[in-house]
Parts: sequence; C-alpha cells; structure tokens
Amino acid sequence: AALEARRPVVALETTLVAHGFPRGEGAAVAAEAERRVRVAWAVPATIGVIDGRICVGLEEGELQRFADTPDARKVGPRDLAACVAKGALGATTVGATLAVCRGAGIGFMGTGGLGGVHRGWGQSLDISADLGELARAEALVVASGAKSLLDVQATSELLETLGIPVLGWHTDEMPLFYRAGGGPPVTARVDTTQDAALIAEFHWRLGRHSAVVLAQPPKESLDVDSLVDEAVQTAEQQGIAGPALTPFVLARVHEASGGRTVEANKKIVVENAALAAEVAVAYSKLT
Ligand code: PSU
Ligand code: MN
Repeated sequence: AALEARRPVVALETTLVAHGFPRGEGAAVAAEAERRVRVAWAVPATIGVIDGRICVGLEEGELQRFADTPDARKVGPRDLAACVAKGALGATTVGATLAVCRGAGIGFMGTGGLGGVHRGWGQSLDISADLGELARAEALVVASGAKSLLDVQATSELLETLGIPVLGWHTDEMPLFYRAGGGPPVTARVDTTQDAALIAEFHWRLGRHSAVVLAQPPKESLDVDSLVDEAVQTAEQQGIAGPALTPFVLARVHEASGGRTVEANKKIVVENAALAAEVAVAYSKLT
C-alpha cells in the first residue's frame, strides 16, 4: 500500500537480526530501527523469508522469530529460490534484501556494515554477494562502511570497479564500521539529505543501474581492531569460512569486548535506518 501511494519506503534486512546479535537481542534492534524510520515519516519494510514466503514488511512476532531462531538460514541472493522452495525460515543478507527490493520496487535501505572482500581473498576468493547486488540494484543503501573483519581497502577498490558510488555522510573517508576515521576516500562528501538524494537521482537518471552507498560513520569510535584480528585468526584456525564467518567473528568480538561492540553495533544499525528514512523523504520531495 505504501509503495502504491508512493510513500517513501525503507527496506531493512534480517540477517543481522538473526545472526548479528546475541540470541534474542536482534528483535529490539529491528523494532527500534523500524520506529526510527516511522518517526522520519517513512515506512519500514523489513524483509525476510518466512516458511518459504518472501515477506516485505514483518509483524513484531515475525521479527522475534528471526531473533530467537539462530538456525534461521542466512539467505544470500542465490539462496532465495531454494529457501522458498523448501518452505524454510530465511534471514536475508544485504544482497538478498536488495534482490527483493528490485522485485518490489523499493529504492532505500538501511543496514549495519556491508559485506565485501574478505581478508585472504587471494586464497579463498571469498567476496560477498552483497557487492554483486549492489552493482545492479537501484537503491540507496546507508551503511557504516564495510564490515570490519573484511579487507576494507580491497572492498573499496571493488566498489569502484563495479561503479558503485560511496558517499560520505559528513566525512571524506569511508568509515571502518566501529571506527569513524582512517578509511579509504569516498566518491563524494555529502552534508545534507537533499545532497545525497540529488546525487542518487542523477546517478539513476544517467542510466547507472547500481546502488548508491551512503556511508555514515559511528558517532563514537571504538578501537577493537586487535579483537577483530584475533577473532578472524581463530576462525581461520578452526576452519570457519564462507557464510558462517561473519556470525562467528561477530559473536567472538561481542564477547571479547564485554558487549561494547554489541552496543555500538545496535546504534549503528538504528542510526543508519533513520538516515535512510530521512534521505528517502528528501528524495520524495525532489520533484
Ligand atoms: N554486518 C554486521 N552484521 C551482519 C552483517 C553485516 O555488522 O550480520 C551481515 C549482512 O547481512 C551482510 C552479510 O549482508 O553479513 C554479508 O555476509 P557475507 O560476507 O557472508 O556475504
Ligand atoms: Mn562469503
């Protein structure tokens, strides 16, 4: 109904709800993200697969189900069809959420950190399918840069290769998720939501069919680089790779930081949802 009425709609993903926070805690984060979208006068559409049905917009109980079910499948773009066919519960990643957005005609999304090029990519070739979908979904995605466990420099290079602009929200550097400064340069700095909306509008009007990333730095930086490095090394020693890597590393870092990264991560997700809503509203007022 919101899309038909041409109201600004902001998509939110469910992988972070199911796999990004300690068990049960994801639902409150998702609810708060939705609330912040609503107070900005946009409509939240949290996306996930429930018993084989791709749902665009979830009820409270459905959100809770994702948070309470750690064995909900992590569904990337290539897993959507299998998840539907098997009637399974599937938490969609940024990539799969964008794939659904393309079908539904949603142009804005908020998330925490983007997937990208993993450290050791020369050996593993582990590059998130988020990048593939960012390269073809006409949506503005607000994130705090790429996930901190990645090779951020290589991710930034690949974003450039794929023609995906990275706009810096009040910054010239791509944020490093838990840390605001020190990242690679952005395509352009933006200081107002109108600025961001206008660049996205021109990008698409120029026939670019990719996403536009709006990178918002965290309000407070945390220095947890060594904890992330340690967790990535432990994962390697234990042979944890592929889709299981992020949930494993996040859980270890959340534990090792005494929950400080959990709190930081929650704020990031909520603030990014709010900014996505504000830009969606600014975009709706452009013409
Ligand atoms: N960043 C977080 N928590 C997460 C993710 C990113 O802080 O849970 C998730 C997102 O859903 C993202 C996915 O799309 O990780 C990418 O996973 P992979 O690298 O396996 O493609
Ligand atoms: Mn991967």
